Amino acid sequence: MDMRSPFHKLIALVCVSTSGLGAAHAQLKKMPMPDGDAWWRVAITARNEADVQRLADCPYRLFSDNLAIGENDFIVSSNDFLNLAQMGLSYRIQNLMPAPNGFANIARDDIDFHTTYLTGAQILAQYEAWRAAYPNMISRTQIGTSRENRPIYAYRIAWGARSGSKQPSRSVFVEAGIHAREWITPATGLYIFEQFIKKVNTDRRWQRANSNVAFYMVPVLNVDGYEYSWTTDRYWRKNRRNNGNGTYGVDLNRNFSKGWGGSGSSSSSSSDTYRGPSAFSEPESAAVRNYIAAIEPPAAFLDLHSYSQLVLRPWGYVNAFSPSEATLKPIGDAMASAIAATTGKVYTSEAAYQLYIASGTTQDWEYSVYANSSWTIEMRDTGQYGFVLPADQIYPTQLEIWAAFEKMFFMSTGY
Ligand code: 0X9
Ligand code: ZN
Repeated sequence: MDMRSPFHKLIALVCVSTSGLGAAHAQLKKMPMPDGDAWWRVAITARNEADVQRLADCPYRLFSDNLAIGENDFIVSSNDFLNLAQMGLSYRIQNLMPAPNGFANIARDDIDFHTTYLTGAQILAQYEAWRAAYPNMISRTQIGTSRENRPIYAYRIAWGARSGSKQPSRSVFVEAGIHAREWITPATGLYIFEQFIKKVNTDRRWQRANSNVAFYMVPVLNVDGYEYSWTTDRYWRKNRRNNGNGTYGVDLNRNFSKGWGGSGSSSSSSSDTYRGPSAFSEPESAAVRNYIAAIEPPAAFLDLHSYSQLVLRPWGYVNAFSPSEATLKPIGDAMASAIAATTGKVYTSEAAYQLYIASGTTQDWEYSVYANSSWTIEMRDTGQYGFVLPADQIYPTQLEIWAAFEKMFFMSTGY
């Protein structure tokens, strides 16, 4: 079944109309076109920047986090092959994928977030259990309401708040679940929060640091998209804005103001990198902007993503290092080393633009406003399972990202 019909056909025509038809006809004859009701992982070749832009504007699912000249990793349905060939693009079929609505995402009661992916409701229940156990130290704020009217929360830990004795003057802020299908990010957010609680309860260094630096976690920013990835489409990335033309979703990581509208984002509402009609058009991105403005200024900010195993520092929207390069590079390198020392996994430390240019990201906006230590981590893996990381990799990923978080926390705050 084509999840996007009937509008998908319309979009497909728009995609085709920009291509040269002569090449398209030749291409039609030679490319394999599987039919039936299946989803395929396909490497599509972009010959030039025009092909890159056409692919960015089409409704195909980019499965890697890279869209560039050369081969690009996509998930397409059998119905998409005709359109691909009509566009004159060559592609290589790699393997059959589970249908995005065919996953057995079974919610259980005996949940353990170290070994199981949790639904949105289960994630909140876990944070609420922590808040109930530490009512003075942990607090919750509703920072916004999603497109589909779900509450978006941030949780705060402040050791000094137990006794009301000490008010922190700075913060460290972690955001999970901005991209719906990146399930390992809320899963790792849970672990970071759990470890943080353990540390401040047992370790004097953490107590001192957390008396001065409040810790904030957004468990799932893209609450609607996350829900949709459980109920309907495991590969969903964006939020669930109704774009009014049969397409849904804005890429929240293209909807922030720094460099908004620039390259590495799309103006096409069907695209997975659709930037939205204006910066902060979405309640989810506006919630982050408003809430960070209201709390202690962040000394460090971390946006969790998957996949590719990268530790990324600004900038992402231009081909340039940030003014803080001399400070940030050693922190990013230390984060990558801490990961390697924990599980042996190799994460590359680099500036975000060195991966690819993307405009309107959370990270660039946050850095541009607060001039601080601002990070994107792309977690496991490097492509074998991609977004659908097997549950037996949750715990080792949590361990390695906690190690990176610790480095970021102390090196950015000086404690
Ligand atoms: O494209 C993104 O938003 C991030 N990758 S993902 O696959 N998780 O969607 C990476 C953003 C990092 N910033 C830049 N590359 N500029
Ligand atoms: Zn992402």
